[in-house]
Amino acid sequence: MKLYYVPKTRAGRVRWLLEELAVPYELARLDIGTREHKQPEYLAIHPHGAVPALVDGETTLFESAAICLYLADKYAEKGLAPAPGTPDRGRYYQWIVYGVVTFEPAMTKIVAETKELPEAERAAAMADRGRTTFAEYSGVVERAIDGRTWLLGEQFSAADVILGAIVVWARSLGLLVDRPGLSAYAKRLSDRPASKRARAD
Ligand SMILES: N[C@@H](CCC(=O)N[C@@H](CS)C(=O)NCC(=O)O)C(=O)O
Repeated sequence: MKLYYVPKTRAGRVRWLLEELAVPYELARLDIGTREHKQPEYLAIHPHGAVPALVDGETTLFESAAICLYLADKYAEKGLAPAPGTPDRGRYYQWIVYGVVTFEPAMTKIVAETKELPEAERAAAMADRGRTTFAEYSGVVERAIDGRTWLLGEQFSAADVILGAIVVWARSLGLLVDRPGLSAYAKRLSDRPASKRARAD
């Protein structure tokens, strides 16, 4: 398996999951500086020239959450995906989809309006609205983790990698100062050996 990768991007969550699964993989590092990710060779793998993408034999996949879901099922014996049709599987889908569809966009809105957009295009009102929404959503995740080690209880799962990677990112941006429970969860996630290995270089 080959993971197309750039450090400190959404490719990191797939690398982290591969480390949790302890399966062999190859990292194909792309050089954003030379726009390697926008060259025809890579656009044939990812239609937007974004990372991550995974090539597994004849299968080529993009979208970090989809890749993680695929890998967790492919290596089901590693125990990172609850069995299909069970209540835990339902909660697993819920937190993964909540992570990428609801929680992450609320956060990227703040990032866009405070850092990424050219200054002339930033709108303080949009950033404030983003902060209000993020405060509500981060409260939802904090309550979900209250009294639990991981999202599904004692069983760590790929949902902790996908939503967890977003929580860790939020913490690194200083967005969790009023969320001690979620900050503690982010720390537990970052302290996992597989998470450390995925960030090693
Ligand atoms: N929803 C996609 C987002 C992918 C994405 O936007 N990746 C960023 C890095 S975090 C990227 O490659 N940006 C460079 C570009 O799009 O040109 C996923 O989760 O895989």
